[in-house]
Amino acid sequence: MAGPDWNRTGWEWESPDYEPTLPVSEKSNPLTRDIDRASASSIVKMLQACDAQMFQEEAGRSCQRLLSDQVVTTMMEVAKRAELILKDPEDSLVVLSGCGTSGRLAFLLASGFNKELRKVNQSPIYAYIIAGGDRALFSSREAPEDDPQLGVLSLQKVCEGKKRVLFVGISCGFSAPFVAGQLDFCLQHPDVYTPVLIGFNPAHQARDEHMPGCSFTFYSVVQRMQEFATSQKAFVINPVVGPEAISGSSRMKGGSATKILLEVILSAAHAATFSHTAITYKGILQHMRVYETTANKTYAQTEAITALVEAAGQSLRSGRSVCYLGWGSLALLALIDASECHPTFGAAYKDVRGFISGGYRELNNNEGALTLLGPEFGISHEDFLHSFLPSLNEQDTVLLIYTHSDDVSEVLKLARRVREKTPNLHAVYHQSDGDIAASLQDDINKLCPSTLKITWSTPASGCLLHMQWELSTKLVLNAVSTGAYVLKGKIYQNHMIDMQVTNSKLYRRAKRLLQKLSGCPEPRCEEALLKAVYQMDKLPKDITSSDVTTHTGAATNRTQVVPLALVCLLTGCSLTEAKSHLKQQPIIREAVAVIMDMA
Ligand code: F1P
Repeated sequence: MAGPDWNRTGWEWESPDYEPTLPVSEKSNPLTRDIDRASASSIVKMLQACDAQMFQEEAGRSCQRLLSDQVVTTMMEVAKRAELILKDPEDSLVVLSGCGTSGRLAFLLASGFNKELRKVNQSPIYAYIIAGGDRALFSSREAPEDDPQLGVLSLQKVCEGKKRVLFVGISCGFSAPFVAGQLDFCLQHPDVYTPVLIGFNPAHQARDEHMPGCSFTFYSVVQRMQEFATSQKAFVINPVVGPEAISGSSRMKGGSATKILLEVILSAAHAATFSHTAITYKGILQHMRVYETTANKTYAQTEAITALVEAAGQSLRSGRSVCYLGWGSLALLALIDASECHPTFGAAYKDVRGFISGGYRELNNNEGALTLLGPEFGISHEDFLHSFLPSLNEQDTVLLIYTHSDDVSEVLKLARRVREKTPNLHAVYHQSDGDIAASLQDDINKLCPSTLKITWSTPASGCLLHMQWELSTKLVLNAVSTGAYVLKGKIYQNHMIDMQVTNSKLYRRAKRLLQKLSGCPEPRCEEALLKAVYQMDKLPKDITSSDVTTHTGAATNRTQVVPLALVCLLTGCSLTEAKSHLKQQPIIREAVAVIMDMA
């Protein structure tokens, strides 16, 4: 058999020589090397090409992919385990758990499948866990991700009194200690727990770094999971989907692939339990192919997506906001997309905001309304009307996100209110053949300079249609927010520079980035990073001898840590001088480019 052709465009990352020390989830994608200098339409095309990598088939001796035989087979096995629980739910639970985006998707999926159960008069059996609790659903809280004990405690709490638990731990980068702790606990209690691990790196690339007070690493847990998997006491699903468009931004393909895998598995289990449709290899594969079509159909709207990226980019460049006003689970995807902008791009919470019709009532999350935690937790349309609408102007971009099955007259009502303040109003709208609320939609179209409308053919199950809408919306919103921040100049090449350094994974990523961009040795980069974290030009010994957890704790609420460190490294200037440099040139890409030229 001929070996893989590494030189094919976009495939170099599969070569063993391409960024060999990095796992796939952290590598930089050759397709987006110049995304920071691209136009809105090129950005969208690059994102399309990156997303298409999710569905590429295994080539030669490369790693397993989404549609690989081994992946599909393991999905069938996990679906059968879920079916057993659905058929005999007494004292049983399916738990979905993760950190950041992975935890948010755990919430979305657990809520969605519990709703499906309610429709057939069954009690809910899905529970979700997100590191940092419900406030992490809508704000960035990376520190708890480093805590394996916390992971175990939250798992024990959710599973109290249960006799059989199918536990799904999600960590796109095979890296979160919170999830490793939970998997380790499951492996120690096989009488109750069957652990499933989902992530997007080959097993040997799992993170092998000890957390303080912890005897195992993610890597060692994956090894044990693989041993247990030989007797089906554990399952590992780890197709690679290619490096992210923005290096390490696992909210994008990692999140989409998580959603695809779990929806296919759990839908198959539901169909087997409630409609007597056997779980088959062919059925699983067909469902996966539906998502490929969904992505293609979405990106066929390149022009409309480009218009949204341009509008959103313009708003962010003028220091104004992008606001998502959504209905149903599409609104939850909008809330998720908005909440990810802070850790990914160093955004202020007001930059990109999401609002959901019905607020916390619609979400039905574990901890109920979080409104009292602060203004960023006001997520209902009423919150939008009270706190956002009064100051809205034509430089803000507003997106209406809905489907024909939502209350379109409500959409029109809100559109009219927004239109009184700004003409910069756009619609992202899904409909299926034959279900067109034509006159209301015409009225909405008249209020919007651009409408992204996708018409889907009605599949056998309404649930499948909904999942297609959701993935499609996720791809569009990820493109809008990522594209807008690229246009704002927050990305250098394809790296997030103005990132948060609030857990050990992000700390290591920041150090690596500084090394790559400055060419300085690791100890100097770490020193510069710490100076920026602690805002000191000279570091006392008690700081340099502290551990990473102390540093990441100190980095909470700090801004521009990595850009400051980079300016200091490249110019040898003080922190105060670096700050003033960044003040004069707030576009990080330009600031870095100027200094790189000077260096
Ligand atoms: C979890 C995660 C990401 C987030 C950021 C920090 O990653 O919270 O969702 O975007 O990178 O880590 P993982 O455990 O799913 O790899």
